[in-house]
Amino acid sequence: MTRFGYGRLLEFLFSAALLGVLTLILHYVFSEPHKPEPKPRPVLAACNKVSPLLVGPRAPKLSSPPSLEEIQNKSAPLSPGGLYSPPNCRAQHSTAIVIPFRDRASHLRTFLNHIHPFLQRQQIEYRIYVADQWGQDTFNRGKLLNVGVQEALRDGNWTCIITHDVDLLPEDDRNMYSCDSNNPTHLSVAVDKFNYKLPYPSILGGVVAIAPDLFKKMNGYSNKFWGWGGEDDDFSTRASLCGMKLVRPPTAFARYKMIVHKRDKGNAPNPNRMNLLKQTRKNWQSDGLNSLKYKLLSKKLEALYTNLTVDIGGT
Ligand code: UD2
Ligand code: MN
Repeated sequence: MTRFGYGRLLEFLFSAALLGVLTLILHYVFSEPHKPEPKPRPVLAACNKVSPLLVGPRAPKLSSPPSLEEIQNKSAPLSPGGLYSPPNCRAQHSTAIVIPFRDRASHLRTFLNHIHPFLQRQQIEYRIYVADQWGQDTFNRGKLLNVGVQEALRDGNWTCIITHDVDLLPEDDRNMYSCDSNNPTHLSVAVDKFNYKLPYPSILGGVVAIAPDLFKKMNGYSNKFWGWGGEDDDFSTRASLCGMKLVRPPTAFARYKMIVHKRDKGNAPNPNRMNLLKQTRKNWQSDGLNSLKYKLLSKKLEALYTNLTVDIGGT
């Protein structure tokens, strides 16, 4: 080969080597980092229909609740936002619990301290959502519940939604936090404040379990009840207008204690509630989930619950 020929060959080999190095660098920079193969999840058997962990009646502790940190420290492991799945079996129910809330911090601690172990004994999957009304305007329980349910449904395919006052503590874990597929279930049948008797047959306040598709069919709660009262009766009328009946578990175990409290500031009885209640039949299809407007100011995944701070406007 001529000198000229060697020169070209060297040039060629050099360029090829350079290209190889460049390709390697580019591959290294742009390729996905090596991830270890995810461990296959053990396939869990379905949880029993009746959880073996149930204890039946157990008096809730009503006063001097521990701090959130103390509750967290003694709790079974939860995922951020207060999500729990039973570790040893596949849950049969997955329930989002939605709490209308403003300025009841000590009630919330009492509630969380009681409800986490209670629900874990039922071996269900669950997550707790607190719909916290921002600002000083009149409280609106129905609208907050609509917001909480709508936000919860963005997160997961819950088989059950439970709307739950923060001050009600279930006394017996046989009262299952799951849903009937055809009708809403009124869980707070017997409340100590009402001498453990149903005050009137159509009552649907306190704690209600309802499948998401039924909640949507009812167009959720009315957004128009500002202040105390009426939104629960309107909700009950919606159920009956949709052809649903109220399911009630036996009074023997559908028992609750209500933390004793005064009427809150900003939640005086709504003087217009009787008038509004006369209009449920006319309004329910246009007032509810499909007319809901709000600003979600923050969504915080706390250790024991998900906090939704929401601006729902005012009257
Ligand atoms: C009854 C009903 C309740 C609701 C209410 C009328 C039962 C057992 N309870 O409860 O479901 O229909 O009448 O609106 O039937 N809240 C706050 N901050 C406030 C005000 C209210 O967090 O400033 C929340 C909290 O979750 C509370 C719930 O709203 O538990 C209901 O308010 P309440 O406890 O003052 O009403 P109460 O006990 O008369
Ligand atoms: Mn109350």
